[in-house]
Amino acid sequence: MRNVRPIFLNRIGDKEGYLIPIENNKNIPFAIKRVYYIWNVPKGEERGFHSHKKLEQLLICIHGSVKVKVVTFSEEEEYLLDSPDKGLYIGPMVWREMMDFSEESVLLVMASELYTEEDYIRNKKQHLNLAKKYFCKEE
Ligand code: T46
Repeated sequence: MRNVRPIFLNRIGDKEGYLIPIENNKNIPFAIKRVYYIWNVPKGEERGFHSHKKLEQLLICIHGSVKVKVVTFSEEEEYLLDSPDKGLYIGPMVWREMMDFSEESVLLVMASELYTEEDYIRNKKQHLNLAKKYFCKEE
């Protein structure tokens, strides 16, 4: 799917435990300017419901699991993030919804830009229109 791809993160270690380094433009395709994490999400709560004009992000559920639905305008997929070595890259103009947060889950997100509300598209209809223009221009 365009602007979305799972990224498998190589872990280092064995019986002594695991470690995963994340390095700008090395095992992820952008430089990190911001990190945030989401946790303590009540059962049944859903988050997201927006896309970004420019932002690139990597999502990793470092504890527990979460489902992420992604939508361009013509494509739609669902990913289960249930391991600290499974990352999901989401680029610009992709609508995302996060659901089925397991108890005690922690979703870690690395972002290519600082926070600005200007970059958000929080209206689905507007997203579908803009995403159509964006992806059709790319073809
Ligand atoms: C995304 C998904 C995966 C800030 O003040 N700074 C920040 O860096 C962020 C991310 C959020 N906020 C504020 C904005 C809202 O008032 O925190 C509040 C909750 O944000 P939001 O409702 O956008 O949270 P989610 O979980 O729906 O979405 C977040 C990110 O905002 C978004 O970029 O892709 O996680």
